[in-house]
Amino acid sequence: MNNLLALNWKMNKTPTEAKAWAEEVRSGLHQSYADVAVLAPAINLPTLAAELPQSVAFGAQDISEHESGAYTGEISGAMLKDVGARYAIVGHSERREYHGETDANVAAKAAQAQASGLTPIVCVGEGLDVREQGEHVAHTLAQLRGSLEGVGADVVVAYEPVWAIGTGKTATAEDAEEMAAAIREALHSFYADQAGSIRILYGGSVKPENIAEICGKPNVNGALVGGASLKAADVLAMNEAL
Ligand code: G2H
Repeated sequence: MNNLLALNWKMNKTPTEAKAWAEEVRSGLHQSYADVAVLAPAINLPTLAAELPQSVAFGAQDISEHESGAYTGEISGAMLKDVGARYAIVGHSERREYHGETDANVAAKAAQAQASGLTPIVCVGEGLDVREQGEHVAHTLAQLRGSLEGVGADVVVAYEPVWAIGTGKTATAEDAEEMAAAIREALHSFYADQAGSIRILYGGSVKPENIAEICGKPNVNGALVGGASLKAADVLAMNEAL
């Protein structure tokens, strides 16, 4: 299966900056070696819809768990779908930590994304204390189970060890594969035959220099990239490396 290069801008870029980035990607992207998707602040999505090349998908970094109604500040799946979004990240560790999102919230958001015709990118991963206790696999699989409750197989799973996010510390390719293999096995128990075609991404300080080794592992099918997604040149280099 083709790698997915999922670019999580986090809370970066104005629409003007998004337009400049998209123009640079459009002029530099001669061939897509991976499927590329930009996960941008919602205000940038109409700009991306207009400016990105057809081959590059886009989506949101969050989605409401509700369909519509009195939820001030929220953005629904139907709104995202209407501007052409294909994906929505759900349960990123920053949403879990700073906004108190639980596995149940994450599962509801993922189900709402699917009901709107979007593919959720469901994030899971352990903190440093859990890793040091050697509980990282059990912890992450428990989070996965809770976050996929009632969620169909049209899903992407992103494993992001929290201790490797934006810190410059990268899990080794072997660490990534150990967890991806455990996630794959769990997906088989949730989705039977469909599990083989679910993409498992690794996220945490991925950059042009390490993406090929990490995504070369058998159960890793792409990367969720934060910091290194902000410069178009780095994105073009990561695409080339895959
Ligand atoms: C993990 C990752 C992208 P970074 O959050 O979601 O960010 O690549 O900056 O570690």
